Amino acid sequence: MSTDLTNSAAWKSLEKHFREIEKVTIKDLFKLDETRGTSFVTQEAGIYFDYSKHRVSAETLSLLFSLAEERGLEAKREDMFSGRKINTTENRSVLHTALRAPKGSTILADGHNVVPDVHAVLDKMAVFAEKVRRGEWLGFTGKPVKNIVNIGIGGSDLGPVMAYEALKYYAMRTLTFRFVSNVDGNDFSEAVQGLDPEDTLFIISSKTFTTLETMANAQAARAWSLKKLGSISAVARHFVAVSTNEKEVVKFGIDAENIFGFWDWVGGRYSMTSAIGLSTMIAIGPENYQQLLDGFHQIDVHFRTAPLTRNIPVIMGLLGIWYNNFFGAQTQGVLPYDNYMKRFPAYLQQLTMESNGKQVTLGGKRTDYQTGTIYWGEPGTNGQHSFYQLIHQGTKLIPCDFIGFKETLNELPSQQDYLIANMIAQGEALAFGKTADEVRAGNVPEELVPHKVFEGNRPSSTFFLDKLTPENLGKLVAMYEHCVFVQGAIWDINPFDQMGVELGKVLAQNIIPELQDNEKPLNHDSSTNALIGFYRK
Ligand code: G6Q
Repeated sequence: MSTDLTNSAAWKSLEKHFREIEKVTIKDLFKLDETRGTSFVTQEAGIYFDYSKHRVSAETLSLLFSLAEERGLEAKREDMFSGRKINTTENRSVLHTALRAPKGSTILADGHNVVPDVHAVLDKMAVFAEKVRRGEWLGFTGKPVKNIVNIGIGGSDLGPVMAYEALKYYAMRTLTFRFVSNVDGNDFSEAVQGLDPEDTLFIISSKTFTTLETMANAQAARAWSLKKLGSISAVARHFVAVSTNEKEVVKFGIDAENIFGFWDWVGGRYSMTSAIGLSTMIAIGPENYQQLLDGFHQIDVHFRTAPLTRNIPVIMGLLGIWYNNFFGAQTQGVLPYDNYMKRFPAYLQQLTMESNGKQVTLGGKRTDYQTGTIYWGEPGTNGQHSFYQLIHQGTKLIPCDFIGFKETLNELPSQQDYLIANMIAQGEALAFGKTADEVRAGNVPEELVPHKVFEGNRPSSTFFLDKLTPENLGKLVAMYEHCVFVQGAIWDINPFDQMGVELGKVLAQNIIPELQDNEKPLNHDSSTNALIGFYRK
């Protein structure tokens, strides 16, 4: 039985069109339309988005836009922006866009304008961040804090780590930033190597303040601090919290004054512009942080108002559907040509895969189509010397996103040109390849010719921006956030819950006591029982 999606008129037209265009190559498409390299480009909000090297014609795009219309994308988008409870399984609004809304705007959640609340927290964060940056936040023994350790996991870690790495150029270098996420004690132990509890501040970032990993690391941090500082009252000077659970935070010993709050309408993986960004704000300062928020907001506005045909997240999302559902592509490469962006693919993995890794529709029916694409990647040019081989000559179709910046932050003679030349060349090689005749022209022995042929026809997008600034980072993240939304809307799934994560949080709790008590009877399957037995011995 087909679902509403696969039964829809737009889907059927796309299926028919796919059969017609499947064999048409990117090279053919460029031959047919000499202006393609500039006409399949959108320049909006300071992003040059080239989607010419895709296996799509103008007709494909128009059918994809019809699909979006038929699936009610625009109305669904409005539901999100206006605070309707589109996270139906958790009965919540989805309002991360309110976190970057300008002062004075009105966005209602349950009839309450959340924008003043957002700005109250931002103002409180700014006061605190400035105190730390000016050396005015003193530890228990009177020394200014110099080291900031963020403890959190998943959505309470990946955004802060990624943003810190991406914006390190703008960070205050006299402060040290470290991040702890894994419950593996090695993570915490390494993070505090060489630090002195007297000038170290921990930010415990946990929306729920109950997550096993974060609570275990927070306890380890407390013990580490108190070992040197002695008094329990030191906790209030060396720990602050970002959380929605005031009761548990206070129980931990953190001063209620030093809680930076957020709300249930902010999902973990959409929370990097909430108070979860506190470490980012301390690192880059409130003004740069405001630029970051402005970048997000510009793309929010673009996504909400630009026509579908010029709408970057819409085009990205639809291209993803085209490859995922028609070409059967399983994965999507994300290849930033900027070393500061090294954690960006990891950040996107959570954003995209935790959001759209779902197999039932909003109505609870099993989908009869593929959903969430697997995202992965590494910065260029490093990736070129490892996995690009498979993208060029392997048997799998892997659409790629290249991301580059015109200006470099640290000028070294020629290196920026080398970097960007590589990015452009990779997109060109993937699309157009190298034929057997071209290989032969290089006097290659005949038996090596097949090995040196690049069939090309491998699709990619290129995103070009001026410079890696806080504002541009905000734009890039928001662009992917909304791309995820577009795909979730087409697939009719809920990108905003995470039942799989919840399950993980429960399962280990059952096994912990069984590892700690050798006498406890084991009632799992034979493999699980044996693994527990092996650990016990
Ligand atoms: C994100 C997920 C998940 C979450 C972590 C941390 O969307 O819900 O990654 O962010 O499990 O949760 P806490 O912030 O509650 O500790």
